[in-house]
Amino acid sequence: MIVRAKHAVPEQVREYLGAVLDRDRSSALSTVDRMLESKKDMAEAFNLLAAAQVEIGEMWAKGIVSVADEHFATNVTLECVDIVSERLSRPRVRRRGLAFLCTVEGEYHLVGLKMFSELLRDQGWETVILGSSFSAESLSRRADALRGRRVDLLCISATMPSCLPLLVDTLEAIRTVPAYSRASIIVGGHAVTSRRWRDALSHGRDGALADFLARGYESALKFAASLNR
Ligand code: B12
Repeated sequence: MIVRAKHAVPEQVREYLGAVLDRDRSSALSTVDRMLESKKDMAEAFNLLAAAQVEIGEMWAKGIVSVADEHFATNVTLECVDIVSERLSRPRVRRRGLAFLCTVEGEYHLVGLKMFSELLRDQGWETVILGSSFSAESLSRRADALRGRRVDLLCISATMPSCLPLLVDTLEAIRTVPAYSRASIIVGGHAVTSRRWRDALSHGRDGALADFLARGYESALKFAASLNR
């Protein structure tokens, strides 16, 4: 498919989009191979894949592509995230601690979280992606398997603004679970841009509900790097 967009879309993104929308997985993977010849930075390569996903969202909202096209593209993009991280991750320098990552209850957008997990891993964190739609109760159950070990960093992704009330409940409850009592908490994702979210997460019963709020991953990575020095 020839992809035409009103705004500027980098050529590599356009090529990748054309391939995934033609349902041509191997050509999409070859595009990523070529992308990796010029992009040596993991975050930069992820930005191109993210731009493709956003473009697919626009096309889906306008009825140009179907839900099935979006599912196919997202699956290939998740595969490409693995390829990029395998090819560009640096030898591990240090162990920073254990990071758990999930999306908030009711949230099923997982790609941004997966990218953030790979970037954290490259920074030396041991990362575990728990999955989508996690409440405090399900987070607590997952911590049972740690047998006394504690989580150092909990990252929660939120795209849909409608998830805010459940996120507030989760964060209020999670601080009382011993495995998370010392964890730094980052809430990231598109929903965090709104003033309402920032206000709600900046105040809780005993102070701020989250330690760091991030729309994108750059500032969150700096925050994570500042921990456990
Ligand atoms: C793929 C997709 C889906 C897939 C997700 C599959 C999967 N396994 O992830 C499925 C089919 C499940 C889906 C469902 C829906 N979707 Co959808 N989806 C998308 C799409 C096309 C791409 C998402 C994506 O991969 N983006 C790329 C990633 C990299 O971007 P990102 O998630 O924003 O992450 C970035 C930052 O936010 C940050 N980040 C994200 N998480 C975290 C976490 C931390 C800790 C940090 C530090 C940073 C961080 O990192 C990334 C940096 O680039 C978007 C379009 C778009 N604009 O994103 C629509 C989009 C998000 N979806 C939308 C909608 C409306 C829906 C549905 C309501 C559709 C429906 N009627 O059912 C449901 C809601 C489901 C739910 N409750 O979660 C709208 C949301 C509008 C809004 N804000 O309200 C969008 C914007 C499409 C559109 N243009 O209208 N969707």
